[in-house]
Amino acid sequence: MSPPANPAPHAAGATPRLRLLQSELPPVQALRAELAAGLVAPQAAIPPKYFYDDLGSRLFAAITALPEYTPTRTEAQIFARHAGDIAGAVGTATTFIDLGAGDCGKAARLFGALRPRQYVAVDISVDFLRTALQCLQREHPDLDILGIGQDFARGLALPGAVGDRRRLFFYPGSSIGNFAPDEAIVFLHRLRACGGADAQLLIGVDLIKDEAVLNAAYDDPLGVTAAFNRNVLRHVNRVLGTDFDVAQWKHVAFYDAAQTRIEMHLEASCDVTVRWPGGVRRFARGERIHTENSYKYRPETFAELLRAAGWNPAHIWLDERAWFALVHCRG
Ligand code: AVJ
Repeated sequence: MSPPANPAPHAAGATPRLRLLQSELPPVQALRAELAAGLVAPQAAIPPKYFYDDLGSRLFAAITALPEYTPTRTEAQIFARHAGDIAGAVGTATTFIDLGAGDCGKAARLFGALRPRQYVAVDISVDFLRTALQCLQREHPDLDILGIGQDFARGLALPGAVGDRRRLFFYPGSSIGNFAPDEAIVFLHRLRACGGADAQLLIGVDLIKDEAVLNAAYDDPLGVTAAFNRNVLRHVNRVLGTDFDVAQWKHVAFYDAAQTRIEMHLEASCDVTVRWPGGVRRFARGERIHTENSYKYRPETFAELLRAAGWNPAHIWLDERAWFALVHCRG
C-alpha cells in the first residue's frame, strides 16, 4: 500500500498553536565565567540551576516519585483536597505563568478547575520543556500555550506575546527554597513588579519539620538524589570543559537547623585536581563543593517574607501534618 499523496491537513502539524521562545539565555561565555568563579572560590560552589540538564530534569522527576521526598506528594495532596477553594480564590481566565514548569504536570492538573486564558511555561531546560509542551498541546488543542526558555532567577522578562491581563504567577514545589530569604524577597518583589495591578501569586513552600524526615528526603536510600547531585558535574564538564570524574565525588546532604535549610554538597573522596580551559582547582580529600541550599519555613515567617516583597497573602492551605504550605497572594 502506498502512502496517501495528501495527508490530512491536521496530521502534519499536530501542535499548530505551540510557540516556544528562547529568550534571554545567557551566552555560554557568561555561564563559563560564573562556573569558573564558583570553582576557584575558597568554598567552591556550583549554582543549583546546573542540576537541570536533560538527564538532571529526569532525575528530579524521579526524586519527586520517591516515598522519602515529601514536598511534591504533600503539595499534590493540598491541591487535590482544596481544589475547589483554590479555584474559587484564583478565578478563571487567568494568564497562567508557570515558573520552572518542568514536565508541566502540576499546572495541567489545575487546568480543569482554573480554565486559564493562556498558559505560559517558563523553564531553563528548553529541550525538556519542548517535549512536555508538545505533549500538553495534544491534550489541550484549544489552549493558547507559550513556552519560554529562560533562567528567570535574576528577574523574569516576559515577551509581548504574554497576556497582560489577570496574570497569575504559579511557583509551586518550594523552588523558592533555593533562594536565601533576602534573595527570595528581591525575586518576589520583581515578580510583583511584572504582574500589574491585578496580579496573583500561587506559591508552594516546604515547612520546617522533623529533622529525620528532612534528611531522608535529601539522602534517599536508592541514591536518586545522590545521582541528581553528582550529575551536575557532567553538566559542568560539558559547559566549562572541566574534567570532573563523577566517581570521585560523594553526595552529602544534611539539615542545618540554625539556618533552617538543607545543604547539599559534593565531597572529594580522594585528592582531586580539576582542570578546564584557563583554570585549575585542587581539592583535598574530604573537601566539598556546595551545590544547593533548600530553605524551610514556618508559615508565619513565610507570610512575612511575602508581605516584605509587596504581596498580600490572602489564603494559606496546609496538609494535616503541616509539612507543606500553599499560599495564594494578591498584589
Ligand atoms: C526543586 C529546589 C524544590 O529543594 O527540594 C530535590 C530540588 N534537591 N532534591 C528541593 C532538590 C534535592 C528541590 N527544588
